Amino acid sequence: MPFLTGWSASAAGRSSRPTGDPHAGDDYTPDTALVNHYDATARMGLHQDKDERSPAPVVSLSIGDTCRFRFGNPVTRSQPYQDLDLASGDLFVFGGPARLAYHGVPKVYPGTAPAGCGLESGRINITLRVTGLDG
Ligand SMILES: O=C(O)CCC(=O)C(=O)O
Repeated sequence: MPFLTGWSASAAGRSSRPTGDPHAGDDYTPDTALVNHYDATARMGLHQDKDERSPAPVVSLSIGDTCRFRFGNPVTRSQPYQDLDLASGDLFVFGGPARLAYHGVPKVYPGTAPAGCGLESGRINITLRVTGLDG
């Protein structure tokens, strides 16, 4: 799957480097990309990404409208969680103790997609994952 062997895998690997370790993430090899499209009213409820057998980080790329992103804890859907805005071009990485944190998208801000991002409206999110599965 060329998409996952070119810039996306390389960028995902670089983004998963913890501060101070220039080689962390060098061998990050996502084998799956999940693409979600959000229109102006779309939401995604709090959930954990538990289908993968690998503990490797999930790398999430946002394109288009900004969204409110809720990032919680690995134990419960309720607090504590943090709300932050993800804008077009943002990469969000969750790995290590946060790999199974509940997360979701409670809101999209229509009309915030920057010119030239390739989307006139709505939001696309691409999450890169290492499934740990054969074939
Ligand atoms: O759209 C997002 O930023 C989150 C996507 C997500 O949670 C998922 O694909 O599991």
